Amino acid sequence: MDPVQLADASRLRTRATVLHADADSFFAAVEQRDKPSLRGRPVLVGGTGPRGVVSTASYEARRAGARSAMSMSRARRLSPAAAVLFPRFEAYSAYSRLIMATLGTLSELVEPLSIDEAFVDLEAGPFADDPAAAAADVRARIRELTALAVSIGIGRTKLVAKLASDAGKPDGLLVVEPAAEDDFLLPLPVRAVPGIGPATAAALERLDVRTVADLRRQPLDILTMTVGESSGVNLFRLARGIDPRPVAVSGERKSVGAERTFAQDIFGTDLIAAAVDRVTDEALRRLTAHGGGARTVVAKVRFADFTTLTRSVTLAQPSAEPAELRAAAHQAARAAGISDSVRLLGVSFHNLSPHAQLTLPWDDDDDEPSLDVADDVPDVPLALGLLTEENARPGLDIEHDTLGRGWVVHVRGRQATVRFESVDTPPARSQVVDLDTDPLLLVPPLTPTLDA
Ligand code: TTP
Ligand code: MG
Repeated sequence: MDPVQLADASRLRTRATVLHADADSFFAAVEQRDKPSLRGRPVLVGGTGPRGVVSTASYEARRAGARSAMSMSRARRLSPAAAVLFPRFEAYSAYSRLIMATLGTLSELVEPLSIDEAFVDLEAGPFADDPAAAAADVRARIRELTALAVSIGIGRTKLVAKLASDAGKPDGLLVVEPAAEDDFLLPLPVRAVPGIGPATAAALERLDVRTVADLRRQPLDILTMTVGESSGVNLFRLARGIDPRPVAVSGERKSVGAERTFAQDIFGTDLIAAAVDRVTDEALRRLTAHGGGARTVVAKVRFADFTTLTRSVTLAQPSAEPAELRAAAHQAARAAGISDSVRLLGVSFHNLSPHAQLTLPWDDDDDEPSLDVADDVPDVPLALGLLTEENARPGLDIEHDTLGRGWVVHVRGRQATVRFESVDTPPARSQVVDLDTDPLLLVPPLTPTLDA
């Protein structure tokens, strides 16, 4: 391909009208919002068992060095004062919906990238002439509705908008005007560029390429020889700020799965279980190809008389563990109450999530596990009901008859340590409750709504 043609290509926009929004320390910020005693304090959210992994750390814990994807035991050692909490996906989803709905008032073209992150095309809305004012306004409205800080970057391309919101964090708003683009891009480390992973960064390091400016000095053929044809062309373009990707309401996959119609109807527990295994194998292959994990597993059963049933099992957190997903598939199939011959079986994974790594694999954990904590992943969904030592996870919502709502700190035997506080109360001290005299109910999170 001709480098000149590449360098000229697709400078589609002339104005900085691509907006990228990303909530700051999202899961931890929601926890601090819902748990007043944790505001301003270090918080770690993630797997709380011996092999747990950090999903996110509040900025207070990041100052001590804690990071996403670090083992929880290491993060605890770095930030010993941190509150360690089990994720509450229901709460995060509700806050996410509110953020996305508020972004939707800027333009009908909103492309969510993850639970707390989206691109917005301001050209498709009424604010293309004053993106900075629109961004300031939407940040203020999100803060008013949710008390969360959302960092925003604005640029001529997705690349610049995303890098600008990263550069502005935390609680930032950065507009990179087209004339200032090179001043912004050239000093950035190549590692900061989305799409340049550790392997590519290491290959570039061998060429002494550390910044975008270094990258821009490399001829196209050197780049394609180093990282391959298509990545090389990509790097060549990114180094010049060329990124023609439009903001698109993406056809993001909502589920992956497999199903099978049998040549002859099957019946009997063993045959059906074996069939569930085979269909699950295929569904798992597709999930692996898609990447990430899933929180909900659905079994679909069509009987000989063509009646069709679906049953689902929702896990406490997204999982990419084949054994856990398989167990859920069997559980969902059993829940369909198969007593008749089966014509078709399907297994599909829903609530897909790129972030499924809440526990470390056994073999690459050099931290000593702390053995006093229960393991994370229940093989059944966390049922709401009476709080016990078995179903307790730090951070879950509880309610007492007269003392009101609060959350679990920990449970030892029949002694529960809890804080009776919620989003609108003053911070509460932790107190010990005897579950035999004062039973506590596990309850779903109080979730914010648009008209709250
Ligand atoms: P991020 O936006 O990457 O991180 P963040 O919002 O916690 O912090 P910041 O944007 O201020 O740097 O991810 C959003 C949420 O996704 C995060 O709060 C928790 C979850 N997550 C994981 O579960 N595992 C991960 O490895 C990452 C990076 C995020
Ligand atoms: Mg974020």
